[in-house]
Order: sequence, then C-alpha cells, then structure tokens
Amino acid sequence: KRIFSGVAPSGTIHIGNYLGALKNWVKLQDEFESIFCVVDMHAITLPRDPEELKRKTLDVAKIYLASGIDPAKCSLFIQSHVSEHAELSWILNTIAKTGELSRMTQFKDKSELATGNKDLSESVPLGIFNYPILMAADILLYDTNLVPVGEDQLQHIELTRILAKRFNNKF
Ligand code: LTN
Repeated sequence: KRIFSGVAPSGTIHIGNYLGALKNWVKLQDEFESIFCVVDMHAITLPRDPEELKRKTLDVAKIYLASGIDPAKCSLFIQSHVSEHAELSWILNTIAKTGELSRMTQFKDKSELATGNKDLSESVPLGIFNYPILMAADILLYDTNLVPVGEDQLQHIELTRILAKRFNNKF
C-alpha cells in the first residue's frame, strides 16, 4: 500500500506538527511505500515573501529529516519541483464544482480570515477556494491508498474520493 502526506511551509512548524504528524510518519515509512512532500504550492494561497517561502520550504524539509523521515525508506520532495501536481490540479478543476468547494469548512474559515468578514463573494483569493483540488491532485497523482492527515482534512479527503469517482465515470 502506498501513502502520501505533506506539510505546507506556511506557519512555523512546531511540536504539534511533530506529535500530530511526523512522529506517526516515521513509523509508517517502515510499513508502506511512503511519499512525503513539502507542499509549497499550498503555502501561496495567501501572499508570501518569496525569500521567506524558500527558507521555510527548506526548513520543513529539514524538520522531516530531523524527525527521522529517511530518504532511504521513502520518497521526499518539494511539491513545486514536480510540475504534474499543478497539471493534474488543472484537470481536476474542470470537473470540480463551485458548490462543493464553497461548502468546505476550511475554505469558509480561511476566507473569513483573509477578508475579515463573512461576505465571501468578493476578494477571496481563488487559491483558497481551489486549495482542496491541489490536495486531491497530490493524492491522486500517485494512486495513493492511504493518506495520514488530521481530522481537519477529512472533508478534503472525501472531496478527493468524489473527484476521482467523477473523473472515472466521465472518462
Ligand atoms: N492540506 C493539508 C496539507 C496537504 C496534504 C496534501 C496532506 C496538502 N496536500 C496531500 C495530505 C495529502 C494540511 O493542511 N494538513
């Protein structure tokens, strides 16, 4: 079985990331064909300073290594270095629906944060809206069987399943 997971270099990585995700991944890499990714394209849904993004991207990679993620046991890479993530994301865009994306609770929360109000119709960056599609592309690109993520990501995983089924039905 193959697993895929990623951390975006957006905030500062902290002990919660280690306990919640990385510690678990270290064990999983012995059991599964593991793909771990620094999902830097997920970090540009809000404006970032380019130099800082570069630094944080490498910081996340270093923290993977420091936590015991072993490149001899898994695949470890930076999302933007593999252009197929963006390419599949576009294709999945063509079958996703605005309604289902609008219902994502993380979209609603983040939009409110970005705009400071509840009127989501104006000035919400499309990247926040599309975010779950890029995540679906990450997962589906590798025919992933299992995706170790926190509970806050369940809705995105469910959308991934829906998009995969819809794609297979249509094509
Ligand atoms: N959205 C996830 C990070 C993420 C991810 C992925 C996790 C991006 N792409 C693919 C698993 C699989 C988060 O915020 N934790």
